[in-house]
Amino acid sequence: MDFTIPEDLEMVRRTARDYFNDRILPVVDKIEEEDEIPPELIKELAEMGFFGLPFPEKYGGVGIGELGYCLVLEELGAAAPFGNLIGAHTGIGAMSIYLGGTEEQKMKYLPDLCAGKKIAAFGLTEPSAGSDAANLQTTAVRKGDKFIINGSKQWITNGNIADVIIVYAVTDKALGARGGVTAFIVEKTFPGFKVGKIDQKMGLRGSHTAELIFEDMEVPAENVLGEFGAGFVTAMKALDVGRIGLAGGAVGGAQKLLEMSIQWAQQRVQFGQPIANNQAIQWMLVDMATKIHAARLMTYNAAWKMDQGQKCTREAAMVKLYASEMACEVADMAVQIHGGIGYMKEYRIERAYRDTRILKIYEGTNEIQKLVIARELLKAGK
Ligand code: COS
Repeated sequence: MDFTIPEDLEMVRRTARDYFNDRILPVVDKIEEEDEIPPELIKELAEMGFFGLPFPEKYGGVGIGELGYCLVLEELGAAAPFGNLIGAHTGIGAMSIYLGGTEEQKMKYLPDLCAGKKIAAFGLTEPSAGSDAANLQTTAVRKGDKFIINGSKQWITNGNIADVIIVYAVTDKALGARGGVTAFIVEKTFPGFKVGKIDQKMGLRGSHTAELIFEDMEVPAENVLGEFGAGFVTAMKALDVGRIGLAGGAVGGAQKLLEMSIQWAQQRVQFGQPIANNQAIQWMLVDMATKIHAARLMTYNAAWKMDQGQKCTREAAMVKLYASEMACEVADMAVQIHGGIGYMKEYRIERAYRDTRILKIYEGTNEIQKLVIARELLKAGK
C-alpha cells in the first residue's frame, strides 16, 4: 500500500498553493469587503485550467481526476468563495454533463466549461425540493422539437454568472425519482430564462447564490441531458462526486485554521508564557490535527475510489458528513484559541467560522448524508 501522491498531482498541488499565496491571499479581505471575486482572477483561474481539473483532456480538461481536483480544492480551501465557485461549476455543474451527457453534448459543452470561457451551475434546489430533491415543481413539457420549462430554482451557486445551467425538471410526476425527472442543458440566452434575486448569506462573500426563474422557457429537445427521465440519477451521481470535492475544501480550510491557531498560541503570552504551553490549548490543537488527518485520508480514499470507476455513494456521504463536522469543530476551536481576537470581524478566524457553517447544509444536509449511509449499510448488510 502506497500513500504517496503521484508526482504529477503534487506538481498541480504546488501550482495551486503558489497561486493561492501569491494571488488569492492578498485579496481575500477585499473580496470579503466588496462581496466580489475580481473578474481578472476568475480569468486567471480559467487560464490556469482550474475550471476543468478532473475531466479528460479530450474534453479540454486537465485530466487529473477526482484526487487531483480534491488536492487543488484543499489548497484553495482557505479562500472559501473560490472553492465554492469551482465546486459548483466543476464538481456538480459541468460534472452533470460529464456523467450524464451524450458524447456529442460533452464535446459541445465541456471544452468551453473546462477553459472557463463559460461558467456552469447546478439547478436542482427549489423552495419545496431541498432535502427531498425528488419533490420538484419545475415542469418540462414537450412541444414539437422543444421543451417548455416553467418553475424556479433557489440558492443556485453561480446562478447569477452562469452561462450554462443544468436544470432538473419533472417530466412525469407519477414516475418521480425513478424516471420522472429529466435534466436539461440550459443556456442563459434561452428565451424565458431569468435570474431572480441574489441572496444575502451568512458568509461566503464573493460567491453568490441566486434564484432562477423559468417562464415558458424554450429548450431545444437536443438539450435533454443524456437520457430522457434519467435526471434524478444524474443529479445523485453528480452529488456523489461533489460531496468528495466539498470534503477536500473543508480539509484545506481546517488545515489553515490549525496553522493559524498554532502560530497564535505560540505568540500570545498570558500569565508570563505563550498560551501554547497550556495543556488545554495543546489538546485543542491535537483534536484539530487528528480530525483533519482523518478527514484528509477519508477524502483521498473516496477520491481515489472514484477515479477507479467504483461506485462510492457511501464513502462520498461519509466523507462529506465527517469533513464538514470536522471543519465546523476546528473553526470553533480556532475561535476559542484566538479568544477575543477570534471574534473580531477584522481577523479571518471569524470569517472562517461563518464560511464553514454551510458545509453541514449544502450538497445535502448532514442528516441526509446519514440517511444515505444508513440505506447503504442496510442494503449491503455491512
Ligand atoms: N447514484 C446513482 N443512482 C442513485 C443514487 C446514487 N447516489 N441515489 C439514488 N439513485 C437512484 C436509484 O436508482 C434510486 O432508485 P432504486 O433505489 O430503485 O435503485 C432512485 O435514484 C431514487 O432514489 P431514492 O429512493 O434514494 O430517492 P429519494 O427520493 O428517497 O431521495 C435522497 C434520496 C434523500 C438521498 C436525495 O433526495 C438527496 O440526496 N437529497 C439531498 C439533495 C441535495 O444534496 N441537495 C443539495 C443540492 S446542491 S447544493
